Amino acid sequence: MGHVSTGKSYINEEPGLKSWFTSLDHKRIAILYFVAVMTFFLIGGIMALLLRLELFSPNTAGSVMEHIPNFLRKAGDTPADLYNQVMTYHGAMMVFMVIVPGIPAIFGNFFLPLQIGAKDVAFPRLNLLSWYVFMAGAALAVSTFFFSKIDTGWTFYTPYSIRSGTSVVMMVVAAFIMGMSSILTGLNFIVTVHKLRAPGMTMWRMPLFCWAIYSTAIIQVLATPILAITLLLLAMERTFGVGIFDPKLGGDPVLFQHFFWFYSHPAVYIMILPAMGIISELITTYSKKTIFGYTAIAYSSIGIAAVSFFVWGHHLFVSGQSEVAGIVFSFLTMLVGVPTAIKMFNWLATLYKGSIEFRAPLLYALGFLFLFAIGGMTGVILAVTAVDVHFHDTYFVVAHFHYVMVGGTLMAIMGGLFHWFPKIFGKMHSETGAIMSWVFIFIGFNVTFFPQFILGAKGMPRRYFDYIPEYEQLNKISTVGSWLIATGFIIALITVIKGLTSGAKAPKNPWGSKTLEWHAESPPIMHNFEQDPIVTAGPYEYK
Ligand code: HEM
Ligand SMILES: [Cu+2]
Repeated sequence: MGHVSTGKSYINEEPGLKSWFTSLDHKRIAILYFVAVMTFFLIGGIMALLLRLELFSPNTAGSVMEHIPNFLRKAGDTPADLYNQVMTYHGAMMVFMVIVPGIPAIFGNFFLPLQIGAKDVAFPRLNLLSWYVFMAGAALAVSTFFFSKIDTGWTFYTPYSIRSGTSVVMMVVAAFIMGMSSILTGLNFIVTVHKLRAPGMTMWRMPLFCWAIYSTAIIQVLATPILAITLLLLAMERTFGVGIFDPKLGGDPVLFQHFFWFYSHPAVYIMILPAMGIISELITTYSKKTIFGYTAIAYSSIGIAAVSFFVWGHHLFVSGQSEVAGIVFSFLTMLVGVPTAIKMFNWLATLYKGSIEFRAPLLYALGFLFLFAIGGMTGVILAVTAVDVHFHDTYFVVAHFHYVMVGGTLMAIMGGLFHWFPKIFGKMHSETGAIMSWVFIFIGFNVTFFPQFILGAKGMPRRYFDYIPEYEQLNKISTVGSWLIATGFIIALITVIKGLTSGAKAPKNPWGSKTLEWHAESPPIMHNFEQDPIVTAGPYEYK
């Protein structure tokens, strides 16, 4: 505690911007991802606010989309076209450019090597290449905006994606390229875990964050190639008319749904498993207790990764699937609830009788527990085929996945950011600012998305830019909620900037955490540790 560093950290070891874009250091590459992902989150967030603004009132009162300046729209686009485009960009950016890369490429890159006592990841050059590949894909995705945009929804369903007059091929190739980056990062992390652990750091001494990143990496490597093939086939169908998805050419549009969800359902675990890893770290740190059921939580990460490959059919309950297939996929989907519940109960057991410190990271962790529980349980509701017949493609589904993606993953990202801020930047942020951001985001989130469960139960379909007057009141509440969320993120941004510019110098281990990164300087030196760690105990009791 309170050890003074020599001042040469990974941040100021090599001067100049160029040194960042050519750095092979995992911490610097993590920062490159941090800046990129946060920029895309900002754009995706502004689009979300625009969608909610449009949904503030039915179009009898006129459409917000009509106010989008001409230079931002294609000639002849109606408000409905613009809504479809903004919705698609929001969904595709949030999934492929924010949440999928988010925790693995930022916090995984920064802390996996530190937590296992390594100097870096296994393939530093490949790590830097992964960032450039990601940026190339992201640039192509953004550039569709200057061509004919994209309006298919983030799921690119056929046959509409074959017929749509927008830049479908450019966008699916962009997603294909970003998928490549995800595969390379996953590969790097799997080899890092198997080959670079410090002496004595056995697999069963690794922090649970490492287990979560490791399980996620397995899904990244095994599932993402399926998305790659599917998107290439769609590009070929549009370009050459090969007749695989196009019913006019004897193709099967539902086959595309199978292929797409065979990746995209495991992909939702690429998006939530790393978040669960962060939650394990936050709960053990701020309850001052060793995590309850370490082995069970580690196994449940692998268990979730495995079962996640067998449930994709729950997206096709109303796509003409056979009853038997429906029953099987319904059962398997509920099965995922078992390893997930193991985590939830073990986190609660860890908190029980802990010496709880109500710091911002813990509040974000508690927010995760509450919101993810709602997200998870509404997932079980949707897994019941009979119920899904009613709820499919309604706002109940929109609320469900936002409770998981925002209520879960985004809460964990914010908790991880304020937990690791002193270690990453060597500065202390304002706790008040961090807590205020949580208050607005947590309340705003429930005000935005809880009414959507009711709207969905009342039958409001998703992906519509207009609605009947009956839905107006709840939509108004939901839109006001989105302004509260935005306020919370603005407070968080101000807190981060103030911390970076005028925060107090951070000690080595401000929160009394037990994992190895807190044995390194704040911020760490270029190769992480003055002396290579030798581990003689653990997990969470490293000497
Ligand atoms: C932070 C605040 C957010 C707000 C207010 C928000 C709001 C919205 C709205 C209004 C829609 C359109 C619903 C429709 O017309 O069917 C939407 C769709 C969607 N959102 Fe969000 N969103 C937020 C964050 C996120 C995040 C973090 C993700 C991450 C995965 C995400 C993923 C999606 C997806 C995948 C869709 C579906 C798009 C489609 O139908 O093609 N959203 N969101
Ligand atoms: Cu699914």
